[in-house]
Amino acid sequence: EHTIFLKDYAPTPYRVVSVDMDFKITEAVTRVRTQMTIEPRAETAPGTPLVLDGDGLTLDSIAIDGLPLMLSAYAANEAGLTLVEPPFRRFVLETEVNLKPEENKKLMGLYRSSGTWCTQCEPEGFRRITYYLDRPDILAPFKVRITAPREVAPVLLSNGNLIEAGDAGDGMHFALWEDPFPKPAYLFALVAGALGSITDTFTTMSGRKVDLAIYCTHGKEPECAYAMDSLKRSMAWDEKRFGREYDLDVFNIVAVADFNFGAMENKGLNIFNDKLVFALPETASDANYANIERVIAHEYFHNWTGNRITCRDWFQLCLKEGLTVYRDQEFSSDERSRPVQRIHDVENLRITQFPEDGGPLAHPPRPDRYREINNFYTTTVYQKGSEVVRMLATLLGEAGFRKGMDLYFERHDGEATTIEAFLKVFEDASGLDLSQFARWYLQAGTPTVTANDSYDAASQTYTLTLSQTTAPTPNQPDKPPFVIPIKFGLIGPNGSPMGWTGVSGGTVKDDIIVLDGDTITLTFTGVANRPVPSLFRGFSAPVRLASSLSQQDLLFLARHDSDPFNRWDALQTVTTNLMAGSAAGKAPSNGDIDALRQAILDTLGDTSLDHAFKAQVIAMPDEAVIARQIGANVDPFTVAQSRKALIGAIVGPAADRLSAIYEDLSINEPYSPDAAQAGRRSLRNGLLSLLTAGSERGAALAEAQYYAATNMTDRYAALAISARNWTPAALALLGDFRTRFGGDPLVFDKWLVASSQAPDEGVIERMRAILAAPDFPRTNPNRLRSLLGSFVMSNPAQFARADGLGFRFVTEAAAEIDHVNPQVAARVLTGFRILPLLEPKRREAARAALEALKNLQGLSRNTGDIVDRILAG
Ligand code: HT7
Ligand code: ZN
Repeated sequence: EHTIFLKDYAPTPYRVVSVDMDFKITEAVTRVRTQMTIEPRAETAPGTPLVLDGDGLTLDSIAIDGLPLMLSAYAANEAGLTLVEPPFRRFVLETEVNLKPEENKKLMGLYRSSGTWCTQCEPEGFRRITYYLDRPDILAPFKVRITAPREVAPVLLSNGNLIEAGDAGDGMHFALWEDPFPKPAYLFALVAGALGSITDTFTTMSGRKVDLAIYCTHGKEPECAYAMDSLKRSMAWDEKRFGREYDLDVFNIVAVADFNFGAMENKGLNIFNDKLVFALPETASDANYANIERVIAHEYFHNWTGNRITCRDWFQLCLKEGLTVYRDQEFSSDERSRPVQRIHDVENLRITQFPEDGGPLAHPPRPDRYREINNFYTTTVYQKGSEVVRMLATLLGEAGFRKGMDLYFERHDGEATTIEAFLKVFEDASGLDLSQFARWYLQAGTPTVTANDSYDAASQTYTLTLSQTTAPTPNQPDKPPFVIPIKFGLIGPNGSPMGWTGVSGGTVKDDIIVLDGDTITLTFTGVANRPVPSLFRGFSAPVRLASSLSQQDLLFLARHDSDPFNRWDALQTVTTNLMAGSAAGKAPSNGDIDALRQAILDTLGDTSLDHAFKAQVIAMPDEAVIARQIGANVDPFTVAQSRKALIGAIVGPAADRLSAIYEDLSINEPYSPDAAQAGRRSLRNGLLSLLTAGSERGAALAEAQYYAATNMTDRYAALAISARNWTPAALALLGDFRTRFGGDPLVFDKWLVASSQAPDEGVIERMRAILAAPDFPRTNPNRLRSLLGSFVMSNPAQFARADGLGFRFVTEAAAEIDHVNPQVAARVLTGFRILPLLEPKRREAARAALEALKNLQGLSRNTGDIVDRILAG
């Protein structure tokens, strides 16, 4: 099938000068009249056809400068509109189409969610609304007139500022919106519906007052308060940290129930998946609150990194996404705890991005080809893209990075640009040559850095050898070396930092080693004692570290490193190694387990550390991380068993102590989502998780906590822990939860997630029954992802069952979803990326399920692309 290549990029022969749209919305149909002023570019030859994109459209009328076109002057079909020989001057093209939003279940273009008309245009949804040059390098100012029945749609919104509104007769009314900022069509948005709202204002740093509103279904207004608070804090933060001020008179957010993604940064009119807006203590967890804050910030930050400066083409997606994730991570770090945020982000990277980068779906943050762009909204583009920006910030230092960002905003405001242009501003701001650094954007794969060291007491010389290798990935057999910034320190025997008098053999600036070749050997002189090296502090590069450090040295780091990230990471490494070893048949010694337990208990007892950090320290490595550490021939069932057995061995003799800490951590104050209280809860629930997985007493504690809970964080934690450990009460708790919150769809999602993670043999049968229930909302992405997405990603033992039942369950469900919403089907199927890691029997079972899916008729391009790439990998 057709592959699009970056090397084929060429500007369009025509450009769009401005766009005027007129939407007439009725219950049955929406008529869209588009007038666009178009002109040929200077280099365009007369007679060059104009080819507009379309998707599923039927042209009802067409005119140029007011005159209807003859049939021979154009060709229109579902997939586009071609003007054979457009005027060789500026002209106005007017087209008219009729849409049926009610029937649009792909949720791209104009569709209806719970009665509200809304749009999603990124990346290629605008062509489902009107014929257009639907690509991000076509920027134009838009004027949008919406007419709709007042009763069903009292609220009419589009991008920009409202310039007129009024009655349109016959029970209809209208609104006219104008967005003065030229924008690509993917940022277009329209909303029409009967919505409630909360409002507020924000005064920008130059003193302009901005009206803020969050729209939602009536009755949900009180649940939007945290989102509004997050928005105002985001606006203030972007001014303070990056000098970026908001630019329109209004900023609107709309929460909708049916949405393919988390949220969308449409200019002045963000549209959100309602799960990322609504929050009350009884129905939302601390994690939900943190996510709302993060995504509200992310979409707001796009106003500068994405909207004012956008992408030239979709290959450059991480230009806006990687950078904006970096910005939202920095925001969360400033608003909450920086070390805890970093640990959280790195854990996420290791659990989701590393497997992607090491499997059949691996691609560079800036890919060079795609069949279906929707399949490239990936953790590599987003999370690894952010890590690449973070490395730039590390290499340039805070001031240098800010200088580069200022130059980026100054030089490229109003443009659709590229990764090359982005790197150039940092070169110009710093004088550094970033041509080798650019490989991070162009090459896929997670490098492995190997560290070996030795110490010579006689000469007081410490030698550190660092090497990098990166395994081949699809279409990229060879990997020239990356530029890897290694933030580091040497720690002396008494636990304090150790200095050196000289260093040779490589580039070391302050506390950063730059590894830019295959291998370097650094020689540090004047080192008084054998040090323990602390490498990749703060996770300074997205690599895997294969270090020769013993368990003893790692436990030393866990105790003494001044870098909190590495303290955490050292313990995770010890635990992961023991679990991976045990899954491979190498039982850990009692001494190893005792030492690990003691390190955990000591961390818990350290009064200088906060609860949120301790919660991360006691969290056991995810099964996906252990599987990666094993590397090949993985049996996820054995991994799960080894993990549980080791938790049992750690917890066993410490159960009394851990229970006592658990009891001490209970909270009597009213619920607040703030970081301190949330940290306390997360530590308490982390202890509950350990006790339930690793001791007899945990199950009863979890059951008691479930019933006693006064907020969703504690209740859901108890439910999820019970389900994941399949305690005797698990089924009853799931039943209670289902009836207790039956009417709330977002809480229903939590029930679906918890249900899908049960490790027992009956889980697939229960999921089949859930899906088959006549009232299961099978067109809603949140429901489908909660059940299937979390099964595939977080229940590897049952998904990758040796009998293939888990694989077949997922491919059969995906086949059905594919007819309705290909984006959701394709995303669920990415869970099969673990295939090459599995032992042969499971691998074959996965292949067979995918082959059967591939052979079905009428599969979407989205699903076909994912299946083909996994099978080829
Ligand atoms: N930029 C937005 C991406 C997005 C999206 C992509 C594909 C299909 C539907 C979508 N909805 C939103 C979200 C973001 O990264 O901010
Ligand atoms: Zn984004």
